Amino acid sequence: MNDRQTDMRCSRARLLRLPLVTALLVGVLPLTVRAERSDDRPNVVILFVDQLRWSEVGCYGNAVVRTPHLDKLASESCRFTLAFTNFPSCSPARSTLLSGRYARSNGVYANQDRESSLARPTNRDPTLAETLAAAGYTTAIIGKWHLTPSPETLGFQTGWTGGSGGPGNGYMQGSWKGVGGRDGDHAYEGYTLEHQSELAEGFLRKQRDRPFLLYLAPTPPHMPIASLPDRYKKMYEPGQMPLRPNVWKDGKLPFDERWFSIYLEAIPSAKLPPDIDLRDLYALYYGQVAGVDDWVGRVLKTLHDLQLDNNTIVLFSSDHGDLLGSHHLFNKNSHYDESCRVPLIVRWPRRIKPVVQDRQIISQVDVMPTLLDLCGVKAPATVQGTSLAPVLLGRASTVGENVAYIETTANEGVRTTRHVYWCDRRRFDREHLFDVDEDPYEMNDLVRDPAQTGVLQDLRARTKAWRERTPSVQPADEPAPSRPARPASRSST
Ligand SMILES: [Ca+2]
Repeated sequence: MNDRQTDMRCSRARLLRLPLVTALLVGVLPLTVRAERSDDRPNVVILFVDQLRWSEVGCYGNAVVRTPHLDKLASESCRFTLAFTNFPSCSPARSTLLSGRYARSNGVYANQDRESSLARPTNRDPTLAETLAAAGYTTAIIGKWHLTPSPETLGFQTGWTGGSGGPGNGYMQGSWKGVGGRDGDHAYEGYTLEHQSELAEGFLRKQRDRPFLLYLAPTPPHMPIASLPDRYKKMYEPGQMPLRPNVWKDGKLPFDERWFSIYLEAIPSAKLPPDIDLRDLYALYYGQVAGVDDWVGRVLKTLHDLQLDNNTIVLFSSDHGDLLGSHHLFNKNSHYDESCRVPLIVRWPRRIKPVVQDRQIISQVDVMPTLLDLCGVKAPATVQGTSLAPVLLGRASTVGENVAYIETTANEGVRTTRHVYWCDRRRFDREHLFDVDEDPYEMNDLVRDPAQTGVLQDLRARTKAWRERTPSVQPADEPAPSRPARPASRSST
């Protein structure tokens, strides 16, 4: 028997053991009162969803989408209204979150779908998981990984990756790969978010003696947005969706057969339903968000039932947003707010008072130093972000430069509390400038407005200074994409 046949037999054996494995993971014992552990450092749970822009969450001002669990979480948390990705693409954003370093410096500047990816195969900077593990934390990932080095290589000791596998990359089935050993490999038929919360519960039930980091990373609401249970698929009426004003151009909604197909089902031959328009995509996206919200509710209930919630830092956010037709663009990899602005909510009942934080900008590069600071663990010298712990703990109104530096495959720039600026990352021209206070939908480019010369010069200089102090490991011959919003393949993450 060759290795492949042996692997296949093992896979079948693992699948046959699945009911037992699942029962053990989920736990059949009743919830019990937990003994106090001697190590009083907080636990960390990161809820990191995929492609959720800030504007489609109730507590961020959306009156139509139903997100009661996120809204309740926000009411108990510090909710940042100005939270941004540093690179609106999957692998770069995740690498920034986990390393506290910009993509240009940590080497993950493209999606790592294949070994042949342009991205550097191994991130050698100390990660959040490695740093917490070295400080005695148990570290686990459950969900999407999307980085080339394995979770074990970057400090995760246990967990399961996957959850959106199978034909079409849908969410109604998934294959899961065990981290820290292969015994946990299994397939799951059903809604992946329900299984992910079961896996999280199984992990949380076993945590007794040491603080832990649990990195939960589901793929919804990322496309394919039609892949979800009927209760969510039919939750919203397309005709009643609150379209953002910047989706209109010359009185027309955007329509792109290829993109619509990618949004709906990741099957190249899919035929679009007749008369479909952007409102249908909105309704399905909102349904995905409702599924995410229920998943958040299940995880938070488990923390509550296990009496873990008081000393657990819960951070909810997304790797990036979704243009969803704004500016007649789709997907992300753009500097517009729909692509870069995300929800970010931090709860720690023991130390953080509930507040809406609308003066301090936070971006993914700040998350690692902030969490380490809150845990009392020293951040590695390689970290480029700023700890916002003084803001979260009420000791400062703002810290640091209070801006977000954002790069894409084509451009780079800076987001302040009021302005958005970006330019071509190689030629430093093709500039854009928007005043989000006056123009929240970024429909009036001010780059040629003489009254904005001072602002433009300041943001240009800030971007230049950031570029010069932030070393790049990118090869000089990386090809420049001609259109930033279009992916090279259908596997757009
Ligand atoms: Ca993503």
